Amino acid sequence: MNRPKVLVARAIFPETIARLEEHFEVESNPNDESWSKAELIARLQGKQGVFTTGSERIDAELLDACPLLKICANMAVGYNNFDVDAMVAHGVVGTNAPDVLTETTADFGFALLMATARRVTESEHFLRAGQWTKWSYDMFSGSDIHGSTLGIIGMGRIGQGIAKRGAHGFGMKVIYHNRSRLDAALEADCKASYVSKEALLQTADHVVLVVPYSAASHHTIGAAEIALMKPTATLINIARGGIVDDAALAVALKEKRIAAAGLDVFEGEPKVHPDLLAVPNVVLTPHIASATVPTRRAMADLAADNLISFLTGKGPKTPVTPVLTA
Ligand code: 8YV
Repeated sequence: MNRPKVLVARAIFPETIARLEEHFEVESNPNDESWSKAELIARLQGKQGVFTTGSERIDAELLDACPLLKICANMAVGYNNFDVDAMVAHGVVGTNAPDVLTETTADFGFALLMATARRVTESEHFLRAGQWTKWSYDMFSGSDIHGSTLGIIGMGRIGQGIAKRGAHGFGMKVIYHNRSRLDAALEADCKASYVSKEALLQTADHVVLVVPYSAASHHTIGAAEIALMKPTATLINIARGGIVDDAALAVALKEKRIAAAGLDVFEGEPKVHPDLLAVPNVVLTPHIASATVPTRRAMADLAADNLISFLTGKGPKTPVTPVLTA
């Protein structure tokens, strides 16, 4: 019997490839070459499944050109690289990798918040540059985490994880804004109060963004929203590039309209707005919020599980499109 053919679009753990090879004919990308869209389409010919990361755009043009494709399994919880409507129209299943990265990503949100508020990277650069010649009373003074007000925009699983860390671990007052309000039990668990976006921006000492990207959430934070924030506030983006207007943020940081920002995601990444690279009061990391070895393995396993389950007739495990069978 002919085994289904799948393409793994990016380099991944050899064990993941080996697992897929137990079920499929696999073409992989061990050297992590950057394939153009035309090359991706060419390699997808004859394939029923593709293992993607957040970097590969799956849209109508690609789907039109790949009529045998039945499933795209994303190794990411976010799936804004999928044109879900086009996938549904083409009868192609999309899956993501939820849950397995929640706590790891919440940890990183907190790490970025603490590094930003306490100016960790800025002071390290100063030290490495040999500029530390004497201690002074106000050297790299930042703002407190404990006892401060944490504002979370986007209260899904990761947002809730950050809320719990803040409320239970650091005695923070937690406020949140979300498309829909959490039920009372979840709010109590997170010790979080629902407020309007405006109230959150005006009140929070630290604003953390964890909303999924969509046309509706594009530039959730721009110049007008930053203008509502306290001049002492910090802004953390671990959601997606495009949630923040990076150019407006760079201006605000330069003019000290807010104290600092911590960014793990960028508009047009891996490019970073040059004005952000030029300001000192921002901590910049290359989209690593889910990057621990066990979590990246679990994400890869879940994407592989989705391909195996679906293409062996058992249905997708974590679909983001309506469920179809292989
Ligand atoms: C991924 C992420 O590492 O899961 C997500 O949505 O942003 C990250 O955890 C990235 O998208 C690569 O797939």
